[in-house]
Amino acid sequence: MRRNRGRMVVVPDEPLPPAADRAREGVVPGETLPAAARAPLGERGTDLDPRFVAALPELLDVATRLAREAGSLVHDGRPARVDVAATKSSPVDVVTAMDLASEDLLRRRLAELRPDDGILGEEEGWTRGSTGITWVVDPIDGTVNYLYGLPSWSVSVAAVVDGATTGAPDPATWTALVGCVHAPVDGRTFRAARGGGATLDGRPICVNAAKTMAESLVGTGFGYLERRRASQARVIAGLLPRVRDIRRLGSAALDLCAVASGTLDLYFERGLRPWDLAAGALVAQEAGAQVTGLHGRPAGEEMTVAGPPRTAGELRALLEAAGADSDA
Ligand code: LIP
Repeated sequence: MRRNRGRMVVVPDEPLPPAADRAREGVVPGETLPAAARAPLGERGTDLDPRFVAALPELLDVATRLAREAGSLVHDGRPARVDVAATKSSPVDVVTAMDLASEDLLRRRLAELRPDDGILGEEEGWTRGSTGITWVVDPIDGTVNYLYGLPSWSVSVAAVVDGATTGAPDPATWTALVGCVHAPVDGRTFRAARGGGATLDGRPICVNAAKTMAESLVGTGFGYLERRRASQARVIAGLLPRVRDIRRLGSAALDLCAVASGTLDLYFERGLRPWDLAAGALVAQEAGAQVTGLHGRPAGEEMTVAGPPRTAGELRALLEAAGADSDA
């Protein structure tokens, strides 16, 4: 950002100052950003080891390069007919050969570029590192869309630190450092570094100004198990008359980035795994969104809600009243 006749102007490809400055400059008109989004980089991760702060530019570069490399592999290598290689929690929770190939590529490249870091991936699980940094990767987020040839799928790569556990990093306690979500079909690349703002293809993005719930376009998603889907259908039935409309795009990472760039006003989903939300949640937060769970809990598998603070709060209240964080 530079001053031009006293007014802050956005300069593409230049990192944005912390969200607070954008807010003060009215980039997110009418909204007071959550405290977490106001602290400048140095202050924001006060408990963040300065080594991690210094590494942000390199980590962001690695996340971006690898998301694009894996994206090209999966997009250019897509067979005319994609077969299911395996299933997981249910017969419709599928894995394709390209999910496995993409994760292989990500792990191989991380072993070259960041050999001492840990990795948590959707297909091959957690590998411990020694640097305190763990890469959280979703080789294809939106696998069912990929299987059917629908465009809404992405590669999601994030780096996090989690001093609260000696096991795999947990969204409830981790601090995300960088995140990149790449959508190979249309080439879009969303990315963010902690305290550095969020961009889409190099241009700064921010959430929409809050609207009434009735004017809000809300994204969501459904699980792979019948019981979960039945309770999610009950929640949607109660919510639909109260919002502008619902969108089910099929990739949580892209849904969170849609909130960050204003193509959705709000998003919520129960059942997200760490790799589904790692990068997208940071992009959304750096764009001014509040990303949480319900009942004051952090975002995670129980529930993830994202949006401008005021309307995210209203949506949380509706979801809490509906018991949306249980399958009852
Ligand atoms: C998908 C998520 C999506 C959710 C699907 C699935 P995957 O991730 O991105 O939001 O609704 O059930 O979990 O399995 O394609 O990586």
